[in-house]
Amino acid sequence: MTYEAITAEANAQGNAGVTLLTINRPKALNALNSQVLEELIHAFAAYQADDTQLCAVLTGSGEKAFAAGADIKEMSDKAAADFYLEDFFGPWTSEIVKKTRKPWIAAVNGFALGGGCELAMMADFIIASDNAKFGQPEINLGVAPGMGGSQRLTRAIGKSKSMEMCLTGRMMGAEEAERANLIVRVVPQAELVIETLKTAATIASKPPMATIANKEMVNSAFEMTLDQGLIVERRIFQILTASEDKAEGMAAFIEKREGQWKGR
Ligand code: DAK
Repeated sequence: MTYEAITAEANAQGNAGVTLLTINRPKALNALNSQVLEELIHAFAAYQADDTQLCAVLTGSGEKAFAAGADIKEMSDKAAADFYLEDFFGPWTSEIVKKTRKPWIAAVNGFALGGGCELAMMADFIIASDNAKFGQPEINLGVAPGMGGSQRLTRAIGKSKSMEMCLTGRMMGAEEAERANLIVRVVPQAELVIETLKTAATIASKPPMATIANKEMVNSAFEMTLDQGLIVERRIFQILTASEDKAEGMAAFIEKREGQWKGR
């Protein structure tokens, strides 16, 4: 597939195993239209399928926005029946979140509003630039979050703050987002992509099967009770102990050398 609304770069900027995906509609503040979504679904599937790529970073082009939301101009003419019958934006959760078992990071470089904030929250974690602004302003358009905003934001920052943001449409700056645990850290705008690629490269250097397993474990914490989650954790740990990378990792530690991973 040839991309027009996004770009995809494997081994980005010399970082082996790291794919950089960039939403490329800077004039529309990287608003998410059907083309962007279709291309992103394809690019995430290609990343997942490529055994040489072990961590991905998603960002927006330009200095102003990660994504200012779903494309309001595209949505404005749609009737309720269109949203329902097309299952508008519906495939996102299953296509990207569930099928991308390998890790990916959102590098939020400006506005992450509505669907843009929801997209960033689908990532395994978020690193943001100092000018980043997060928000769920759908209320100003007479609607509400539709791609997980009310659920993921509430799980990340708690009921009070999430409720206030959804009811008022207020934007949250990067510093506040860090304090509220929505993001892991704030970096200067000019260093955002380089810093995030560096973090991704660290992840890409780890034993790949253990990486997927760690991601699966942490995500289980949101889906089940503590007892169930602890069982999942123990079982996955036990499976990993049978891996070639476990034997290599422990041998490498004892022999004081770097591990050479096979990903199995
Ligand atoms: N859609 C389309 N175009 C957008 C846009 C958007 N969300 N945001 C910005 N743009 C366009 C502007 O129209 C403008 O285009 P031109 O007029 O130059 O052609 C260009 O980007 C620059 O924007 P501004 O001139 O407005 O720039 P400012 O710096 O003055 O303001 C802003 C920046 C981010 C504060 C402002 O642009 C803004 O408020 N944008 C809208 C933010 C917003 O409301 N986002 C939420 C959208 S609703 C669903 C699931 C999910 C969703 C829907 C359904 N289902 C499952 C059914 C998601 C909904 C949303 O995300």
